[in-house]
Amino acid sequence: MQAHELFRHLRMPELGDVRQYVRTLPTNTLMGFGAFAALTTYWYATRPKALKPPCDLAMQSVEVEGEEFARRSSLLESNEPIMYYYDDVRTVYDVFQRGMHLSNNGPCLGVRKPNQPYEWISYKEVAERAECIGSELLNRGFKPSPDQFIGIFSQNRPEWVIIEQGCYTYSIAAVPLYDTLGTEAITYIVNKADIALVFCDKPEKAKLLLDSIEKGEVSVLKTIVIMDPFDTDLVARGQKSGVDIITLKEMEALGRAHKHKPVLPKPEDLAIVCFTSGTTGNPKGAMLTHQNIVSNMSAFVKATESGYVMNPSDTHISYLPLAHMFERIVQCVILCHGARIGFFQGDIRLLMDDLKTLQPTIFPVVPRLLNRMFDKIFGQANTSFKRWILDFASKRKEAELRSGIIRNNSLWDKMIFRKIQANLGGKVRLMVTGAAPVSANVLTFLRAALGCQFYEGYGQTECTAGCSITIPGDWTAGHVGAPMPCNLIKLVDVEEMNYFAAKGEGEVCVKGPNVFQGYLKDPEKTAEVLDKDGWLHTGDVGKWLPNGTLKIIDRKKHIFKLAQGEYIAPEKIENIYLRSEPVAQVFVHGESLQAFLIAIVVPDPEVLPTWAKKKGLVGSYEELCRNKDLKKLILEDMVKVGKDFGLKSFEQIKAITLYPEMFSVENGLLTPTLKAKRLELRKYFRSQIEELYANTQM
Ligand SMILES: *[C@@H]1O[C@H](CO)[C@@H](O)[C@H](O)[C@H]1NC(C)=O
Ligand SMILES: *[C@@H]1O[C@H](CO)[C@@H](O)[C@H](O)[C@H]1NC(C)=O
Ligand SMILES: *[C@@H]1O[C@H](CO)[C@@H](O)[C@H](O)[C@H]1NC(C)=O
Ligand SMILES: CC(=O)N[C@H]1CO[C@H](CO)[C@@H](O)[C@@H]1O
Repeated sequence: MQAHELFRHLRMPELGDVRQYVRTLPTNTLMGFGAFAALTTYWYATRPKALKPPCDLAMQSVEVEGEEFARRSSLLESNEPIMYYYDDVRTVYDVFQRGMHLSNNGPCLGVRKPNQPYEWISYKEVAERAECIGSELLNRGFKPSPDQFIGIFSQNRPEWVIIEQGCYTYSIAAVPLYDTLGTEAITYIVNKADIALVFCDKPEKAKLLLDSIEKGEVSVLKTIVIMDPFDTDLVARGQKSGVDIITLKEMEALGRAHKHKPVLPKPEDLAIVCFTSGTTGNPKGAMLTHQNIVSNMSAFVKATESGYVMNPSDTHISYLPLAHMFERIVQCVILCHGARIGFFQGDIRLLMDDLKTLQPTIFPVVPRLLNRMFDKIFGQANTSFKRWILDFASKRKEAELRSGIIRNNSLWDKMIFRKIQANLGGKVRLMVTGAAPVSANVLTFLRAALGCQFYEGYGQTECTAGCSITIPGDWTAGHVGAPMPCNLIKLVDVEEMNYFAAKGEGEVCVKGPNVFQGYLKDPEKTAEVLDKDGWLHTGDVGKWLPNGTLKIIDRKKHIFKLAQGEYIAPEKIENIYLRSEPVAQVFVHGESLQAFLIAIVVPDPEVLPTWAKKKGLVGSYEELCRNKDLKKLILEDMVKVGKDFGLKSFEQIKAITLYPEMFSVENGLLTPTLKAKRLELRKYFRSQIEELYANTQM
């Protein structure tokens, strides 16, 4: 089960405590205005002071002279971006060493078996095992050099971190592989990066690699190291193709017997090559150095230092894929401060249980999860009175947020939000969301309800996960904060979409030590995004707000013209239609030869039956998806939502098809980062699209 499926399995608590509280009050008091006046008075009386912001919130970034409209963080004293935060931390190896000393060899990595408490490995043990693994790599002929790569093909677990540290200890670079890339892409990567050794968590993954080898698609791979137990058949199978298959335990034992002195990396050495698959073509390997990672991590620490400095008593829950930079940067921050990392059991359906057991203080999230939490909380407040009370309480806390106060001990927390907080373990102090845009009302509501410091970052792998982040004290939503202290951001004209830098709008471009070194062995693709002056062109369109924060307003790619000459940005439209209750996924399509848009809609299987029933329609999910009347009702609802959110009439869809199967990575319709593969979707639904155009009159 992948992290992105997470949102489908979370269950938020009932708001039963509201009801309980309400029951304890006499009805007349409760309904009377007096009670709420009293509560409001209590709230004022217990209102705490706001966090002092690290800079003037009305001026969070400043323009840099001589760089066309580029801006830098106000947290910096000069125009020089920061490269590192701690003097003695310049590489990811240093990150770990600092944590080891700071925690006084405290607990580092933790796992649990079903229904058991967490068990921890200490920092020293991690370092020791890392040295053994790294030493055995050298024994097997790897050179202490960042130009050769080993693969890590595993879900999040302690071995991931241990192997990674093992590589860094001897200046070797790692390439994460992950399931959702698909077999073809994995084969491509192994060949492209010349990977001679891959660490796999499970024998199934080794089998997948062996398949490619036996088909003659891969010849570079010579060793597979597996973490879980496996049977000897596999070893025999490997032997036939000349592949050595061993357990991680053996590998460690061999390394322990012939240890090598560490050969430490330099900041400019490659640490990791992070393959991302675009919406078309082969995956691209973003080359990231130790300095890229350390500068990003340092900028995060710098940006949030006035709000919260981590320490060895902090605990992080690791469930977002380690193969992506977002989770890896969070882990760097954790390790650098001697805190600990508890891993989820590997099944996202058990995450709630893991949260309760681990009681993390640091909880990174992605918008899908937040949307799901939001919908569940409101879904359960299903009487108008419950909704009203929830709304009232969150409005009070949102007012606090606006004056910079974030807390979890107000009356509203005690009455209403405590159960929601307890569902995350009850100790969360810091949350970060990234990877995709989150809607402002969802973020604001959850900031209020969870009462912890909650930052939003924005960026992509090519700038090591982040290039902007919100700062402590600014708990307003609807922007992605100011440039990180490690990079400048400028906006560049996108004429065809009418965005001009002079008006404070344009394509977001990033420059700084966190910007990657290019794509591995792919100068052409590198040149598409990295210009000769070192600016990374992100393809996102941003706008500067008056207080120096950045708002992402559009996407440069994926726009097309309709027959009458209007520009259409389908992703923006899709994001709006997703607000329609019965809609789980939607693909909006238009053509320059057609005058209107159509859409393929996947109804939400959890919501559809109830929604349809309210309209007097019943049947199984599949039957409902074939129901013409229901289709009409859903279209009407989407158009209404579209109107509410300001879609122009030519941006509204005119016809839809209901499709009963989710777009997924497995069926090839989503990228591993869950973006729609628009070209694939168009091909896949060609017949439906043609039919819709043929049968719809304007
Ligand atoms: C409201 O939600 C509760 C549980 O959250 C459920 O038991 C009840 O049936 C719901 N009522 C309606 C009218 O949907
Ligand atoms: C409330 O916040 C404090 C400080 O951030 C934290 O220590 C505590 O665990 C939080 N409580 C809950 C229930 O989230
Ligand atoms: C920054 O500006 C935006 C847009 O004007 C506004 O919504 C937001 O509240 C402002 N933030 C702060 C902290 O004033
Ligand atoms: C400079 C910086 O902090 N950039 C990113 C680093 O990674 C985090 C994820 O932990 C992002 O949120 C930041 O935007």
